[in-house]
Formats: sequence, structure tokens, C-alpha cells
Amino acid sequence: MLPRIPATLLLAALLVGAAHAGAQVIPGHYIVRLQDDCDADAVARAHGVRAVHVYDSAVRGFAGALSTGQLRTLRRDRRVLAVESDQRVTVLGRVVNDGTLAAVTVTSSGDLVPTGVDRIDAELNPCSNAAAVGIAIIDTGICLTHPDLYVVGGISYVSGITSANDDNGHGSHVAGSAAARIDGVGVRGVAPNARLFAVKVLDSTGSGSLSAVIAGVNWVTKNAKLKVIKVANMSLGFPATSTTLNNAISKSVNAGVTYVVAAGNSATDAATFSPANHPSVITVSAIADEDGGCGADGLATYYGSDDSFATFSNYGAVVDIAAPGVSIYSTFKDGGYATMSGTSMAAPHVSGCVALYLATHPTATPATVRAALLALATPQSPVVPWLDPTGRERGGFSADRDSYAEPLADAAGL
Ligand SMILES: [Ca+2]
Ligand SMILES: [Ca+2]
Ligand SMILES: [Ca+2]
Repeated sequence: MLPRIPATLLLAALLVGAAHAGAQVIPGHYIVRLQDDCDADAVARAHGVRAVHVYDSAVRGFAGALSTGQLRTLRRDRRVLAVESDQRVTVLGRVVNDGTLAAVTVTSSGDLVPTGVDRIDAELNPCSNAAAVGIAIIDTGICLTHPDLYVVGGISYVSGITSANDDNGHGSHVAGSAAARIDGVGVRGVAPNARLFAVKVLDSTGSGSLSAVIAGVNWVTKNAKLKVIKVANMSLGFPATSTTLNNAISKSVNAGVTYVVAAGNSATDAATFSPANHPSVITVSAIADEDGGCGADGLATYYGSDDSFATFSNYGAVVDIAAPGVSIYSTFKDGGYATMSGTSMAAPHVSGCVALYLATHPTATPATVRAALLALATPQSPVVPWLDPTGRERGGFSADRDSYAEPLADAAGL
């Protein structure tokens, strides 16, 4: 923790995320999963389907509008493993729009250290080689010209949008928490200078389709080796499960990409939310931290007291680790900065941790990365500060909603 500039208390904010509603199916649109040796394009053509997305790496298949007749003949085709309805996927973070700035400290370089970066002591990590690690932000895109973000590539799977540039702000915010540069301006992220890939699957309203998300996972998997993409952040979700998405993520993880996903903002068990419930991803819950320090002596936030489980955060056995997700200051669209809340904001703190770890352990598998992050994280209890073996002050958090006590991410010793 650094000495801090006093901050205004967040007094009002929009509710984060929608209430837990049922899955929102996109009528007439389907995702078709094929056997591994199939040419997805050829199968789609044979059935007269104009595929919107074709999957050829993380999973074989295609997605698009299907007539009742096409649906019937596809289900009879022996190359078809599954046909599922496409559905609506949304971001899991909102702008805090009361004009207050979250507490931040200033480094000697001049970059602001947002509270979340400070709380997990990322500023104490020497972070020698993060630029060697690529992080894919599967989101609304990233502001491609933002001076604080090192964006080296991208793709858009949003209908009618060819650029991966962020027209919403959410993806840019997520990207900045993970990797905003130390350059004397703006903020710094957890793993400054990590290379960012903008995988745009959600539109300007922060909404998109499951079929586009699968296309994003497919792109990451296909490009992981060549572009050295080792981390994928998904600050998005939907209240259902998709076997096609699950298979795609599994294959991507097997290809060496560590997936970090938001638990969701419905204050309920994340077990029924995808991709939070995937067994091979790192699922992240959110804590409220007001002052960037441990010890619960900051001011109360709109979503709970300092260093407590955020009132909106999903919980449950599928959650692996917690990170700050309330009133987080980071980069935004159009070269700007904004304060946002949500498990969307917690996840990229962990993606940054993954990048820091991989920078010094380049051959670690996703399972090894997860084990290392959990081993070095701060236990929930005690909240009262204690000194770790390096003499650094540590402290957990209170008010977890279940009996699974996920630890709080810590970046100093990665
Ligand atoms: Ca900066
Ligand atoms: Ca605190
Ligand atoms: Ca828990």
C-alpha cells in the first residue's frame, strides 16, 4: 500500500448488473457443433445455411439463422453433435456515474495507482517482462488509440462492425486494470505493458450473442501460439450453460491459455452462470475496497464496507479468487478514463496477476498458474493487518456469502 490522496466517498451509483433473470434466447438463431474432423463451412453450405460465425479451432461448428426445415435436417445429420439456441450475453460492470473519482495514489513515475492495483500490491511487483505476455480481452473491444494501452491486435465479431475499437468503454476499462502502461500519464495496471488483444464480441450497448463469444474463444485459440496470447479475460456472462462454449474454453485451456472470468453481479450462486461455472477457468468474485489498503479502515462504499465482499458479487463453490471490483478507476473509450463497478472490474486484476506470473514462468500451464495464484493470495481472515514473511502488511476481507473462503488476489510476490 502507498500513502494515498483522500478520496470522496462514493455516495450513489447505478445498481451493478441486472437481477438474475432467465437466459435470453435469440429467436431463430442457433449454434451447431460438429465432429472434430468436419469442414464446418461445407456442412453449413450443404444445408443451405448462411453461417454468421464458423468455428474451426477451439471447436468445430457454425452459427446462424436456421429455418425449421434446416433445424430438422441438421439434427438428423450424423456429423452434427449438438444444436443449441443462441442467447444474449452481457458485460458485468457499470460506470459509476456520480462524478466522483475513486481513491488513487501517485507513483514517482506520475501514473495514478488505482485502488484495486494498490490493494493487491501490484505496484510492489518488479514486473520485469510483462510485455512478453499477450492478454486477450474478450469484451466490447479496446480503445485502439489509447496512449495508456498497448493494443497489438484484435478482431470484431459484432455484426456490422469491422473494427475492434471499443464503442462502449467497458472493454477499455477492463484492459486498463490488467495492463495500463507506466508512462507518466493516466493510470497503471496490474501488469503494465502486457500486450493487449481486442476481441470484440459485445456491441456499443455492452450486449452480444453467445455465438460471437464462441467466435472470440475460437480466435484466441487459433492465434494463441503465433501471437503469444497466454491469458484471456472474460468480464461477461449469461445465466445458463452452453456445451459448445464449454468445449471451446476447455480446448483453449488445453492449448495453454489461462482464462479469467467474472463471477457475475446477481448476488447469487455463480454455479448457473456461464462462463463463471466452467471448471477450468479462474472465476473471480469482487470485494469493495475504498482506500487501496488492507485493514478495513477505509470509508464505506455503496456496495459494502471497506474490505468486504461486494454486495452485488456472485459467490459459490465455482469462485476461485476475489479481487477489488468497486469504484475502480481505469482507461475508457475515446482515450478517456472512468470509474466502474462490477465483477467485470475484479477479473482483470486477476488477469494482470496471471500475466505477471507467466512473465517469469513462461512455460507454466493454466492449472499451474491457478495453483500459484491461489498459493500466493491473501486468506480472507484475518481482516486485521498482519505481516507476511517478507514484512509486508497483508489483510483479508469480510462478509463472504458462503462457506467457500476464496482468497484475495495478491500480486507482489508473483
Ligand atoms: Ca499510464
Ligand atoms: Ca481497504
Ligand atoms: Ca466465497
